[in-house]
Amino acid sequence: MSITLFQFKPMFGLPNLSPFCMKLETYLRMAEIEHSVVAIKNLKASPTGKAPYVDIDGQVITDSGLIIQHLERTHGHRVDGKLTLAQRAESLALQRMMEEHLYWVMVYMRWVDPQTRGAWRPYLKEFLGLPGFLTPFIARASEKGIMKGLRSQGVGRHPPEVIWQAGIADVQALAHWLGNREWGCNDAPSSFDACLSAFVGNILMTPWDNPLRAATRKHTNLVAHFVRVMTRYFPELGLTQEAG
Ligand SMILES: N[C@@H](CCC(=O)N[C@@H](CS)C(=O)NCC(=O)O)C(=O)O
Repeated sequence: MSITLFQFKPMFGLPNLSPFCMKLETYLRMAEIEHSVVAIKNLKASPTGKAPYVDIDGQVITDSGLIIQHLERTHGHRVDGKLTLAQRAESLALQRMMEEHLYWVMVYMRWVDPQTRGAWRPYLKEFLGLPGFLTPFIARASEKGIMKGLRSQGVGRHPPEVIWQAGIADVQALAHWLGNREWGCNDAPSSFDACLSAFVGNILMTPWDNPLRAATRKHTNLVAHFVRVMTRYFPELGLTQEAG
């Protein structure tokens, strides 16, 4: 079986600046599924226009959750097979919270927050490998599209302090739920841990301060969980406890 993962390139010491891509790559390493990675510059070849997507023996599949479901089915439920049905339900609910709610606060954090938006532009050029003169146009077009998405999702209709608070509440709930356990759902890592570390890592590792990042840093159990996942699955990135 040949598996190719298409995703953005690594930056800021993180495997990926997309939490969905990072979650999937972490899962692939957890499941010890052989694969190759191709760094993409745009999403033209993705059937849904989103990353990540994979090519498995010529079959293209998008959506990190659907890809993981497919791989679990075809590889003997290597990662989540050990979870009880109740643990699977909790894992799904919390992943949905991160992906369908916290994610939008992170989109606001990276693309709309005035402090971050300006700082992010030079990185967008690097991220997508754009020629310099195109960057302001692409940045403006991306920002416009993203703001439209944030408004139609709903999070973008609130004032900044309400948006930050919505994300901080999610992170606090995750921290309380994890408590002092090493892994989220069992005594071994599961797709939940891949997802949690991808979201926490993306909040912590972008180099600009904001209320969500400041609040997340205070949850030392989440920081330690992120470092645990990185140390185990991405040792080549050399992350240490100080990163948080
Ligand atoms: N549910 C999808 C979400 C993927 C997603 O939203 N990816 C973002 C990057 S973080 C993307 O490709 N956005 C481009 C766009 O929406 O145009 C998954 O789990 O893979």
